[in-house]
Amino acid sequence: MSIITGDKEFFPTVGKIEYEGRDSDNPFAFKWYDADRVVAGKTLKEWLRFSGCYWHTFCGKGHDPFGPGPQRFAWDNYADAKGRATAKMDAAFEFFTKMGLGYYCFHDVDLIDEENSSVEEFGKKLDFITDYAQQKQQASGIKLLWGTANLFSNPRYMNGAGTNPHFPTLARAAAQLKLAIDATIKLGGENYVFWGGREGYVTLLNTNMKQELDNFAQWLHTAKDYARKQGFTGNFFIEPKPMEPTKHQYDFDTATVAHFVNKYGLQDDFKVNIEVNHATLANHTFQHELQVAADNNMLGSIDANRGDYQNAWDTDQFPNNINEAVEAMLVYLEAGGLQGGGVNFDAKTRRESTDMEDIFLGHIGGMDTFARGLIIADEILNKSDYKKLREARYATFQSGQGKAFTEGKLDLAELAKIGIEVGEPEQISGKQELFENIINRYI
Ligand code: XLS
Ligand code: NI
Ligand code: NI
Repeated sequence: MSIITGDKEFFPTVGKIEYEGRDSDNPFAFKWYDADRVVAGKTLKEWLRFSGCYWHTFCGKGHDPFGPGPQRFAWDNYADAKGRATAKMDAAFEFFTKMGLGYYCFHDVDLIDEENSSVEEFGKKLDFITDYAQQKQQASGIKLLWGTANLFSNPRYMNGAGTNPHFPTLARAAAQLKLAIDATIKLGGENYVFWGGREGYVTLLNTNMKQELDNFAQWLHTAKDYARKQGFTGNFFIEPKPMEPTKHQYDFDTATVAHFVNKYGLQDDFKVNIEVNHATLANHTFQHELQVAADNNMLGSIDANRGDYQNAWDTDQFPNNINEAVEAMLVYLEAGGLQGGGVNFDAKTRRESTDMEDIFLGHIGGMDTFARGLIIADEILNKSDYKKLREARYATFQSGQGKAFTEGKLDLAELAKIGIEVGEPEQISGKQELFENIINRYI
């Protein structure tokens, strides 16, 4: 497999990133991610299915509300959209290959600049760049984890896409959605994602929430029916996020999405793509969201990143919190991993990180954090009392009257009678400190 996928090398100072182990001083080597290491019956590569994202890594230049981004990309030095798009794709596949990422993800508009194109013009541009992507995928073996449509940046979608109160705007969004689904299918995309950045509301005063949610369900059904007719057999993922950009987003968290898909008959086709920083914005932990998804048979995919404890927006930093990773991987392993998805780095280097090699360092850290978390979680599950201690808390439901209760065999009068007989129940410690110390012992 050749490293330089186009005729120009975009990252000449960085070679293929190899596993060198924890004692290596080389910042451009994995300390924990040994792709072929077998843990709990599968290689780390198979468990984690790492993916690079197009938007932060090759499109975002570090802009913030106070000014444009300081990052400069060589692939932007082409006058025309097609030149920029192919150079960007050469850079992207060089990066994915050097990093050892088996997958990538994109929004339609990440692949090629939209530049006020009509639907027909944008469709032609997508045809052009997806032809090129087919060649790049073929040559590198890198696959498309998921595609999606950006239906939130263009000002026309200011009031939403599938939840827009104005039908012509919804239909315009559908034209773009169809192109993105076609592109995903053409490239053998394994999944398709819906993140509803503007699918929500800012004030209830102007909003008919019931109509918007009914429409949103219809929107998803229509998209799913179309994709299935085209032969798409992958999963659809909804990516929960509670807020930002809208004040109140409909896909608030996994529990909200689980209720929504069940209410509207979408549960057989839709799972969730859980993003770490979206979980924390919803005042949940990442592991909480994973557990809710697993318990609802919806644990589809992960957008890996992390937030910042001191603020309340989506900072999308690279993962480096090992405690969080271990707790998350405990849930991940017990759930048997993801259903169809992978671990996609929806993360960006900091605005001030302006060296081209910084994106390698961010991904190395993120991949090492997940790999290390998974290895440690597997040890905890196999060597420690963690599972036994947790089970023991529920032991009284395993037999006798407790079991009869769980099976619905006691009415309230019978239950109350037992409650009177037991008198004041014995105090049972939650033992949180013991559990936390077990985690620390294995890190
Ligand atoms: C934004 C989302 C977005 C989705 C894809 O907060 O994370 O990047 O992953 O539209
Ligand atoms: Ni995301
Ligand atoms: Ni996000």
